[in-house]
Amino acid sequence: MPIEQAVSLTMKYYLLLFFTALVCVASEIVDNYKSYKDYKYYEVHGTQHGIKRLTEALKKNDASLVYSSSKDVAEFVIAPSLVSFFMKIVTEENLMYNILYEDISNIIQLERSILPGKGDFSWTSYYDIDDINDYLTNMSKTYPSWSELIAGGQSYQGRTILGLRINTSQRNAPKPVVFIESGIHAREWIAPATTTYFINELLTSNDSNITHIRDQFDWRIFPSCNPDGYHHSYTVDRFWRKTLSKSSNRCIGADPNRNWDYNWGQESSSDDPCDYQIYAGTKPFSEIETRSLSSYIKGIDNLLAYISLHSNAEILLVPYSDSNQHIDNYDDLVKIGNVSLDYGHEKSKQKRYRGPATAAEILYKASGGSMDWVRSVLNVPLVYTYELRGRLFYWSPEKIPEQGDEVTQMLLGLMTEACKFGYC
Ligand code: 0X9
Ligand code: ZN
Repeated sequence: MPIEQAVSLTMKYYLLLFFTALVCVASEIVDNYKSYKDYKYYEVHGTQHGIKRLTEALKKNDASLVYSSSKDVAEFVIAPSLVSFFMKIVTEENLMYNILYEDISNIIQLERSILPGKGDFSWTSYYDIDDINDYLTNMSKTYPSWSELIAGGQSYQGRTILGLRINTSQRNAPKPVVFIESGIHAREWIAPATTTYFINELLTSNDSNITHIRDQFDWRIFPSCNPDGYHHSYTVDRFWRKTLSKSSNRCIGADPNRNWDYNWGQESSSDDPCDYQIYAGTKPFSEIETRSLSSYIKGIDNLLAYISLHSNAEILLVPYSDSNQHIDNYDDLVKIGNVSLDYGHEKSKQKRYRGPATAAEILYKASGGSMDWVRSVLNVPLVYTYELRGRLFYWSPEKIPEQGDEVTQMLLGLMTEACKFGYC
């Protein structure tokens, strides 16, 4: 072969390699979403001891994702490489299990395939943080005389924790403040979605019950209190829960619901920066999100109710999350909370939420959470955490209105009953 021909063939070969590599890199950039291919999803029942052992063993492994919705049932996402290890402990501990999904990547793919493009905001899709913030901005412009954008704090990557204040002039100021903190856990997408749904109800509903509570309170509503984490969950890893701060050479983020200055680092908290779920941070309020949000909350006069929205244990929690002792108005909180759950159940006709109770009683003990800090430091009378519905932090987007209506009714029931108890 003549030398020129050989050189040109070699060049063609390298060019082909180069372009193949370029295409691969480009497709990675276009979609580097973590696939969770062949990860299985199990529900496990059995003794508390057995479940605890399984949880502890799996926690040590990066490749697993563990969470529980009560004391004797736990749910596990298991990487393919860990299935036999998981089965070994299940057998040794005589635990029972169901496979809920054989391969969770299918759900993730399906969910991704129906994410919205740019366009009108609605409640049949999940939106990224910029779209949520655009919605809040648009609403503040549409209803400028009684709503305004508020900044609750900052995120590590420089986003604003944006909220909407709804404060009509129908009653004399100062009104009692109702604060809604939503989406502090990144992957719990239904929380921001139902929160914007609720905002929309407050702004547009003609139902006299809704307009009544709209006018009665000064609402401060923050749909996404962990905006970096939410964006990360939306664009990189569906199960991301934490913030995105740089916490060590290798690992990022802390659990923003373990980072508040209330019994910090004690229950259900990890001191390992690489813990995927419950790393409590280097110290109380090490995360700018919790530090800035807490100082905003501290500055509110007349804070009557603090409501935190999570998913997906379908329960209503009252303080404190790490103790079996009851706070002084626990009985009131439970009675008011029960009415709230009745309202929700009446609307949705779905299984009633569990509770109201403390997390220590019906979920698991946890320290460093927002609601407990708000209660212990600011002594706010009405403090609740709602864990909304879903499975695997997934809730089908066309059913957002269903959950939005249920949450709207629960909040209506909560505040209406609280007033009957003399709190307003
Ligand atoms: O563990 C949590 O932070 C919450 N459950 S979740 O599955 N959404 O992560 C429960 C929160 C209980 N309340 C407090 N710790 N304040
Ligand atoms: Zn949560």
